[in-house]
Amino acid sequence: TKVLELRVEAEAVAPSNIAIVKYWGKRNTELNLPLNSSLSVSLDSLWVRSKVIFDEGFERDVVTINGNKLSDGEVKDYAGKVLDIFRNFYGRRIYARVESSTNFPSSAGLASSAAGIAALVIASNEALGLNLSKRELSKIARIGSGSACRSLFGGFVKWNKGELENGEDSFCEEIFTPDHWPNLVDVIGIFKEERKKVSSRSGMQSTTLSSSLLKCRLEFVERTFGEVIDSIRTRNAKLFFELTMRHSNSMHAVILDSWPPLNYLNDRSFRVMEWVAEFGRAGYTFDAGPNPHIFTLEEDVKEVTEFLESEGAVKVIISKIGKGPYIIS
Ligand code: 2P0
Repeated sequence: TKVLELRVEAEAVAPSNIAIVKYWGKRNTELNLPLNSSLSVSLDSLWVRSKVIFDEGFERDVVTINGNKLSDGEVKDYAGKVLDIFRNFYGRRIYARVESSTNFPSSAGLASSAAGIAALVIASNEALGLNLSKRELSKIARIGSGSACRSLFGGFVKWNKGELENGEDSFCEEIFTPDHWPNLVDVIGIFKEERKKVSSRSGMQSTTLSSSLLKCRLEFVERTFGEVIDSIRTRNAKLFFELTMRHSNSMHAVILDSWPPLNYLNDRSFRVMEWVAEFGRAGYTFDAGPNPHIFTLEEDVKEVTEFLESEGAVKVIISKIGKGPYIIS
């Protein structure tokens, strides 16, 4: 007689996040242990929904994003790392099918891996009935993809770099709630561009190996981290915008200092940087991609939006600070 095979499933939603203090460089590539602590906000307009099905009858992990199947290599490097950890908890080899969907077009050049991994971690914990804490879950998400650990929370999130070699103290926490700064807005310009050629993962490895400015950047992050937190605590917009821009510049400076040549900014990025700095009531930040995120206060959203449109943005997404992930019952 055939023994019944276990099959459990759950579905969760998690927000994308954008870093103010950026993560760039690892001290351990296996566990995604960062060289510096980082700070992000969770975005309420950009989210990913992940459904996971664990079934003892499956023979390998299969992951689709917006209906497109990932290659085995892509699965192994991201979701597979997370699924391996849950398999260990479960104590048996049990494979999964993961279906993720984004509420924004995947062609928009907006990273979805952080939110997708975060949603997968929340869903897996639920499906297997493990009841792990958010802190523990953020460590699991971190192993899938560094920035994913920040999408385990809403509001303003700090990822503590930690000191330990095993990563047990490298986790995230919400430092201010989603409603802490209600009139703060992220205005995201979407530009038509081919996908970035160098992934963040390999770009940050290259910077770690070759940039001699990286040491100065790490000192800068260390020195100004408290100031960034204070600017948020006191809702000091002018200071927050300034520090947001300086932290973006600092990351892109060490990227430009990397060898072989590496750069994620283009002519338009520099025009955006100039306009925003001149405007005086907003702050830009750029990830390893073409889309500027411009933080501003509600009353200035219209002017910022019009500027992005005048620069040829095909779409402008306006996002407030959002809540953390949740289970869909
Ligand atoms: C960040 N980025 O703090 C920085 C700023 C992009 C620029 O974290 O190798 O996908 O999976 O840990 O998290 C993007 O890199 O890299 C990123 P892995 P990840 O958001």
